[in-house]
Amino acid sequence: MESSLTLPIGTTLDRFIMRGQEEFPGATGELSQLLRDLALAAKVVHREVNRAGLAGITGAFGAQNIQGEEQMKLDVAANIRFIRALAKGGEVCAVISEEEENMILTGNHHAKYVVAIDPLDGSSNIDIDGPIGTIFSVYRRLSSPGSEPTREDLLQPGRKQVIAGYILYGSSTMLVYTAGKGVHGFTYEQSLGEFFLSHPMASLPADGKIYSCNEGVSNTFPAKVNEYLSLCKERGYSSRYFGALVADFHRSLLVGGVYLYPATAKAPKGKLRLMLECNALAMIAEQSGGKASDGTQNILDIQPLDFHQRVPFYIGSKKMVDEIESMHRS
Ligand code: AFP
Repeated sequence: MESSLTLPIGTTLDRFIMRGQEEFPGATGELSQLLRDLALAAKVVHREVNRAGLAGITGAFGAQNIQGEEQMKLDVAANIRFIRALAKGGEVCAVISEEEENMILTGNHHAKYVVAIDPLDGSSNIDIDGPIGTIFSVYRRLSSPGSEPTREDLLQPGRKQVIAGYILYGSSTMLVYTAGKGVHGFTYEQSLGEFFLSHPMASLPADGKIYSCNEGVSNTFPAKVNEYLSLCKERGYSSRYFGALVADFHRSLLVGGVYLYPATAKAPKGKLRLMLECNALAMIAEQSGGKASDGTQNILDIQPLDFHQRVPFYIGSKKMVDEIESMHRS
Protein backbone atom coordinates (compact mmCIF):
# COMPACT_ATOMS: atom_id res chain seq x y z
CA MET A 1 0.00 0.00 0.00
CA GLU A 2 1.28 3.48 -0.82
CA SER A 3 2.41 5.43 2.22
CA SER A 4 0.81 8.82 2.78
CA LEU A 5 4.37 10.19 2.63
CA THR A 6 4.70 9.27 -1.02
CA LEU A 7 1.22 9.92 -2.36
CA PRO A 8 1.27 11.74 -5.72
CA ILE A 9 0.94 15.50 -5.44
CA GLY A 10 -2.18 15.52 -7.59
CA THR A 11 -3.58 17.61 -10.40
CA THR A 12 -3.36 21.36 -10.18
CA LEU A 13 -6.23 23.55 -11.36
CA ASP A 14 -3.96 24.87 -14.11
CA ARG A 15 -3.17 21.41 -15.47
CA PHE A 16 -6.83 20.39 -15.22
CA ILE A 17 -7.91 23.47 -17.18
CA MET A 18 -5.26 22.78 -19.84
CA ARG A 19 -6.45 19.17 -20.23
CA GLY A 20 -10.03 20.38 -20.53
CA GLN A 21 -8.97 22.83 -23.23
CA GLU A 22 -7.31 20.06 -25.24
CA GLU A 23 -10.73 18.38 -25.55
CA PHE A 24 -11.91 21.35 -27.65
CA PRO A 25 -9.64 21.44 -30.71
CA GLY A 26 -10.67 24.97 -31.74
CA ALA A 27 -10.34 26.43 -28.24
CA THR A 28 -8.41 29.69 -28.11
CA GLY A 29 -7.54 29.42 -24.43
CA GLU A 30 -9.46 32.59 -23.50
CA LEU A 31 -11.88 30.80 -21.16
CA SER A 32 -9.00 28.93 -19.55
CA GLN A 33 -7.21 32.21 -18.93
CA LEU A 34 -10.40 33.72 -17.49
CA LEU A 35 -10.65 30.85 -14.99
CA ARG A 36 -7.00 31.34 -14.05
CA ASP A 37 -7.66 35.05 -13.45
CA LEU A 38 -10.53 34.16 -11.11
CA ALA A 39 -8.34 31.61 -9.30
CA LEU A 40 -5.59 34.20 -8.86
CA ALA A 41 -8.00 36.71 -7.33
CA ALA A 42 -9.36 33.90 -5.12
CA LYS A 43 -5.85 33.31 -3.75
CA VAL A 44 -5.47 36.99 -2.93
CA VAL A 45 -8.88 37.11 -1.24
CA HIS A 46 -8.05 33.88 0.64
CA ARG A 47 -4.96 35.64 2.00
CA GLU A 48 -6.96 38.70 2.99
CA VAL A 49 -9.71 36.61 4.61
CA ASN A 50 -7.13 34.68 6.61
CA ARG A 51 -5.37 37.71 8.02
CA ALA A 52 -8.37 40.01 8.16
CA GLY A 53 -8.24 40.34 11.95
CA LEU A 54 -4.55 41.29 11.80
CA ALA A 55 -4.66 43.55 8.77
CA GLY A 56 -7.48 45.74 10.10
CA ILE A 57 -9.90 44.69 7.40
CA THR A 58 -12.67 43.30 9.55
CA GLY A 59 -15.69 45.47 10.32
CA ALA A 60 -17.85 47.84 8.37
CA PHE A 61 -16.53 49.96 5.50
CA GLY A 62 -18.84 52.83 6.37
CA ALA A 63 -20.95 52.83 3.22
CA GLN A 64 -23.91 50.95 1.80
CA ASN A 65 -24.18 49.03 -1.46
CA ILE A 66 -26.93 49.69 -3.98
CA GLN A 67 -29.35 47.46 -2.05
CA GLY A 68 -28.92 49.67 1.01
CA GLU A 69 -26.95 46.90 2.76
CA GLU A 70 -23.97 47.83 4.87
CA GLN A 71 -20.68 47.04 3.12
CA MET A 72 -17.89 45.38 5.07
CA LYS A 73 -14.26 46.25 4.37
CA LEU A 74 -13.69 42.76 2.98
CA ASP A 75 -16.69 43.13 0.62
CA VAL A 76 -15.03 46.18 -0.86
CA ALA A 77 -11.54 44.60 -0.97
CA ALA A 78 -12.81 41.40 -2.64
CA ASN A 79 -14.80 43.43 -5.18
CA ILE A 80 -11.68 45.36 -6.17
CA ARG A 81 -9.54 42.19 -6.35
CA PHE A 82 -11.89 40.28 -8.63
CA ILE A 83 -12.74 43.18 -10.93
CA ARG A 84 -9.10 44.13 -11.29
CA ALA A 85 -8.10 40.53 -12.08
CA LEU A 86 -10.83 40.23 -14.70
CA ALA A 87 -10.03 43.59 -16.27
CA LYS A 88 -6.28 42.94 -16.39
CA GLY A 89 -6.73 39.39 -17.68
CA GLY A 90 -8.21 40.81 -20.88
CA GLU A 91 -10.77 38.07 -21.58
CA VAL A 92 -13.80 39.92 -20.14
CA CYS A 93 -15.44 43.03 -21.58
CA ALA A 94 -18.00 43.74 -18.82
CA VAL A 95 -18.70 42.74 -15.24
CA ILE A 96 -21.67 43.11 -12.91
CA SER A 97 -21.09 42.80 -9.18
CA GLU A 98 -23.28 42.70 -6.12
CA GLU A 99 -21.31 45.67 -4.85
CA GLU A 100 -21.89 47.87 -7.90
CA GLU A 101 -25.10 49.40 -9.21
CA ASN A 102 -24.12 49.50 -12.86
CA MET A 103 -22.28 47.33 -15.33
CA ILE A 104 -18.51 47.88 -15.23
CA LEU A 105 -16.78 48.14 -18.60
CA THR A 106 -13.28 46.71 -18.40
CA GLY A 107 -12.09 48.51 -21.54
CA ASN A 108 -11.45 45.16 -23.30
CA HIS A 109 -14.09 45.73 -25.98
CA HIS A 110 -12.64 42.92 -28.09
CA ALA A 111 -13.13 40.32 -25.37
CA LYS A 112 -15.82 37.66 -25.86
CA TYR A 113 -17.00 37.12 -22.28
CA VAL A 114 -18.96 38.90 -19.54
CA VAL A 115 -19.02 37.99 -15.85
CA ALA A 116 -21.58 38.30 -13.03
CA ILE A 117 -20.02 38.08 -9.58
CA ASP A 118 -20.81 38.25 -5.90
CA PRO A 119 -17.26 38.91 -4.65
CA LEU A 120 -17.98 38.16 -1.02
CA ASP A 121 -21.12 36.30 -0.06
CA GLY A 122 -22.13 35.88 3.58
CA SER A 123 -20.58 39.14 4.80
CA SER A 124 -22.15 38.84 8.23
CA ASN A 125 -19.80 35.88 8.87
CA ILE A 126 -16.62 37.91 8.32
CA ASP A 127 -16.22 39.23 11.82
CA ILE A 128 -17.08 35.91 13.48
CA ASP A 129 -14.62 33.78 11.47
CA GLY A 130 -17.50 31.95 9.81
CA PRO A 131 -17.46 30.60 6.25
CA ILE A 132 -17.84 33.06 3.38
CA GLY A 133 -17.70 32.71 -0.39
CA THR A 134 -17.41 34.16 -3.88
CA ILE A 135 -19.91 33.25 -6.62
CA PHE A 136 -19.30 33.75 -10.35
CA SER A 137 -21.05 33.21 -13.70
CA VAL A 138 -19.42 33.56 -17.11
CA TYR A 139 -21.46 34.22 -20.26
CA ARG A 140 -20.51 34.65 -23.91
CA ARG A 141 -21.47 38.19 -24.92
CA LEU A 142 -24.26 38.63 -27.47
CA SER A 143 -22.99 41.81 -29.11
CA SER A 144 -20.09 41.68 -31.53
CA PRO A 145 -16.59 41.76 -30.07
CA GLY A 146 -15.07 45.17 -30.76
CA SER A 147 -18.27 47.06 -30.01
CA GLU A 148 -19.23 48.48 -26.62
CA PRO A 149 -20.84 45.76 -24.44
CA THR A 150 -24.57 46.17 -23.76
CA ARG A 151 -26.89 45.37 -20.83
CA GLU A 152 -28.32 42.50 -22.90
CA ASP A 153 -24.88 40.86 -22.95
CA LEU A 154 -25.39 40.27 -19.24
CA LEU A 155 -29.17 39.88 -19.01
CA GLN A 156 -29.09 36.25 -20.14
CA PRO A 157 -30.84 33.31 -18.47
CA GLY A 158 -28.67 31.03 -16.33
CA ARG A 159 -28.92 28.31 -18.98
CA LYS A 160 -26.55 30.36 -21.12
CA GLN A 161 -23.69 30.27 -18.59
CA VAL A 162 -20.51 28.83 -20.07
CA ILE A 163 -18.79 28.55 -16.71
CA ALA A 164 -20.29 28.79 -13.24
CA GLY A 165 -18.50 28.44 -9.95
CA TYR A 166 -17.83 29.46 -6.41
CA ILE A 167 -14.99 29.78 -3.96
CA LEU A 168 -15.62 28.76 -0.38
CA TYR A 169 -13.36 30.30 2.26
CA GLY A 170 -14.11 27.78 5.00
CA SER A 171 -12.06 25.42 7.15
CA SER A 172 -10.21 25.02 3.86
CA THR A 173 -10.54 27.16 0.76
CA MET A 174 -12.14 25.43 -2.22
CA LEU A 175 -12.82 26.43 -5.79
CA VAL A 176 -15.72 24.52 -7.37
CA TYR A 177 -16.72 25.03 -10.99
CA THR A 178 -18.49 23.59 -13.97
CA ALA A 179 -17.95 24.27 -17.64
CA GLY A 180 -20.95 22.13 -18.57
CA LYS A 181 -19.21 18.77 -18.25
CA GLY A 182 -19.69 17.88 -14.61
CA VAL A 183 -18.63 19.68 -11.46
CA HIS A 184 -15.08 19.66 -10.14
CA GLY A 185 -13.78 20.84 -6.78
CA PHE A 186 -10.23 22.00 -5.99
CA THR A 187 -8.77 22.49 -2.54
CA TYR A 188 -6.23 25.26 -1.95
CA GLU A 189 -2.82 24.14 -0.70
CA GLN A 190 -1.62 27.31 0.92
CA SER A 191 2.06 26.42 1.28
CA LEU A 192 2.30 25.62 -2.45
CA GLY A 193 -0.04 28.40 -3.53
CA GLU A 194 -2.02 26.03 -5.75
CA PHE A 195 -5.54 24.67 -6.05
CA PHE A 196 -5.45 20.84 -6.34
CA LEU A 197 -8.21 18.63 -7.70
CA SER A 198 -9.88 17.04 -4.68
CA HIS A 199 -13.50 16.45 -5.78
CA PRO A 200 -13.59 15.34 -9.45
CA MET A 201 -17.07 14.85 -10.92
CA ALA A 202 -18.88 15.81 -7.72
CA SER A 203 -22.30 14.24 -7.41
CA LEU A 204 -25.03 15.94 -5.38
CA PRO A 205 -27.02 13.17 -3.62
CA ALA A 206 -30.52 12.73 -5.08
CA ASP A 207 -32.10 12.95 -1.62
CA GLY A 208 -31.04 14.28 1.76
CA LYS A 209 -31.95 14.67 5.41
CA ILE A 210 -30.86 18.25 6.06
CA TYR A 211 -32.84 21.44 5.50
CA SER A 212 -31.22 24.84 5.64
CA CYS A 213 -33.05 28.15 6.09
CA ASN A 214 -33.38 31.13 8.41
CA GLU A 215 -36.12 29.70 10.61
CA GLY A 216 -36.14 32.90 12.66
CA VAL A 217 -38.25 34.49 9.92
CA SER A 218 -40.34 31.41 9.10
CA ASN A 219 -43.48 33.04 10.53
CA THR A 220 -43.56 35.11 7.31
CA PHE A 221 -42.68 32.22 4.92
CA PRO A 222 -45.46 31.17 2.50
CA ALA A 223 -47.75 28.54 4.10
CA LYS A 224 -46.57 25.84 1.65
CA VAL A 225 -42.97 26.29 2.74
CA ASN A 226 -43.93 26.00 6.38
CA GLU A 227 -45.85 22.81 5.51
CA TYR A 228 -42.65 21.47 3.96
CA LEU A 229 -40.62 22.39 7.05
CA SER A 230 -43.16 20.57 9.24
CA LEU A 231 -42.73 17.49 7.03
CA CYS A 232 -38.95 17.70 7.45
CA LYS A 233 -39.38 17.77 11.22
CA GLU A 234 -41.84 14.85 11.20
CA ARG A 235 -39.25 12.88 9.25
CA GLY A 236 -36.55 13.72 11.78
CA TYR A 237 -34.38 15.73 9.38
CA SER A 238 -31.63 17.99 10.76
CA SER A 239 -31.54 21.75 10.44
CA ARG A 240 -28.21 23.43 9.55
CA TYR A 241 -27.69 27.08 8.57
CA PHE A 242 -24.41 28.99 8.13
CA GLY A 243 -26.14 32.09 6.77
CA ALA A 244 -23.69 32.02 3.87
CA LEU A 245 -25.23 30.54 0.75
CA VAL A 246 -21.97 29.13 -0.63
CA ALA A 247 -21.27 27.18 2.56
CA ASP A 248 -24.86 25.97 2.91
CA PHE A 249 -24.91 24.87 -0.72
CA HIS A 250 -21.50 23.20 -0.49
CA ARG A 251 -22.80 20.99 2.31
CA SER A 252 -25.69 19.88 0.07
CA LEU A 253 -23.28 19.18 -2.78
CA LEU A 254 -21.29 16.82 -0.58
CA VAL A 255 -23.91 15.18 1.64
CA GLY A 256 -27.32 16.14 0.22
CA GLY A 257 -30.03 18.41 1.59
CA VAL A 258 -31.96 21.48 0.60
CA TYR A 259 -31.44 25.22 1.06
CA LEU A 260 -34.53 27.43 1.17
CA TYR A 261 -34.83 31.22 0.96
CA PRO A 262 -38.48 31.89 0.15
CA ALA A 263 -40.25 35.23 -0.07
CA THR A 264 -40.60 36.78 3.39
CA ALA A 265 -42.37 39.86 4.74
CA LYS A 266 -39.02 41.70 4.67
CA ALA A 267 -38.03 40.38 1.23
CA PRO A 268 -41.34 39.85 -0.62
CA LYS A 269 -39.57 38.82 -3.85
CA GLY A 270 -37.01 36.68 -2.03
CA LYS A 271 -33.63 37.87 -0.76
CA LEU A 272 -31.16 36.20 -3.09
CA ARG A 273 -30.03 37.71 -6.37
CA LEU A 274 -30.83 35.71 -9.49
CA MET A 275 -27.82 36.81 -11.52
CA LEU A 276 -25.24 37.24 -8.79
CA GLU A 277 -25.94 34.28 -6.50
CA CYS A 278 -28.59 31.87 -7.77
CA ASN A 279 -27.69 31.16 -11.41
CA ALA A 280 -24.15 29.95 -10.77
CA LEU A 281 -25.18 27.61 -7.98
CA ALA A 282 -28.16 26.40 -10.02
CA MET A 283 -25.87 25.35 -12.87
CA ILE A 284 -23.54 23.58 -10.45
CA ALA A 285 -26.54 21.84 -8.86
CA GLU A 286 -27.86 20.67 -12.22
CA GLN A 287 -24.46 19.56 -13.46
CA SER A 288 -23.96 17.44 -10.35
CA GLY A 289 -27.45 15.85 -10.32
CA GLY A 290 -29.28 18.40 -8.13
CA LYS A 291 -31.81 21.09 -8.93
CA ALA A 292 -32.67 24.75 -8.24
CA SER A 293 -36.10 26.34 -8.44
CA ASP A 294 -37.99 29.48 -7.45
CA GLY A 295 -40.85 27.18 -6.40
CA THR A 296 -42.56 27.18 -9.77
CA GLN A 297 -39.83 27.08 -12.38
CA ASN A 298 -36.22 26.08 -12.87
CA ILE A 299 -33.93 28.96 -11.88
CA LEU A 300 -31.87 28.48 -15.05
CA ASP A 301 -34.89 29.27 -17.26
CA ILE A 302 -35.71 32.65 -15.75
CA GLN A 303 -35.07 35.59 -18.07
CA PRO A 304 -33.50 38.29 -15.87
CA LEU A 305 -34.84 41.81 -16.25
CA ASP A 306 -32.51 43.50 -13.84
CA PHE A 307 -28.92 42.93 -12.69
CA HIS A 308 -29.96 42.91 -9.02
CA GLN A 309 -33.25 41.02 -9.43
CA ARG A 310 -34.26 38.86 -6.45
CA VAL A 311 -36.00 35.49 -6.49
CA PRO A 312 -37.28 32.92 -3.98
CA PHE A 313 -34.66 30.16 -4.03
CA TYR A 314 -34.75 26.42 -3.34
CA ILE A 315 -31.65 24.41 -4.21
CA GLY A 316 -30.11 21.04 -3.43
CA SER A 317 -31.09 17.38 -3.70
CA LYS A 318 -33.40 16.90 -6.67
CA LYS A 319 -36.02 14.90 -4.77
CA MET A 320 -36.30 17.58 -2.09
CA VAL A 321 -36.58 20.46 -4.56
CA ASP A 322 -39.16 18.48 -6.58
CA GLU A 323 -41.20 17.99 -3.42
CA ILE A 324 -41.11 21.73 -2.64
CA GLU A 325 -42.22 22.49 -6.22
CA SER A 326 -45.09 20.02 -6.06
CA MET A 327 -46.24 21.50 -2.72
CA HIS A 328 -46.21 24.96 -4.34
CA ARG A 329 -48.32 23.58 -7.21
CA SER A 330 -50.89 21.88 -4.98
P1 AFP B 1 -24.73 38.98 2.63
O1 AFP B 1 -23.59 38.61 1.75
O2 AFP B 1 -25.29 40.29 2.31
O3 AFP B 1 -24.40 38.82 4.09
O4 AFP B 1 -25.94 37.98 2.36
C1 AFP B 1 -25.76 36.63 2.43
C2 AFP B 1 -26.93 35.94 1.83
O5 AFP B 1 -27.26 36.51 0.59
C3 AFP B 1 -26.70 34.46 1.68
O6 AFP B 1 -25.38 34.10 1.54
C4 AFP B 1 -27.28 33.89 2.94
O7 AFP B 1 -27.69 32.57 2.81
C5 AFP B 1 -28.41 34.81 3.23
O8 AFP B 1 -28.05 36.07 2.67
C6 AFP B 1 -28.63 34.97 4.69
O9 AFP B 1 -29.69 35.79 4.91
P2 AFP B 1 -30.37 35.91 6.34
O10 AFP B 1 -29.38 36.63 7.21
O11 AFP B 1 -31.60 36.69 6.09
O12 AFP B 1 -30.66 34.52 6.83
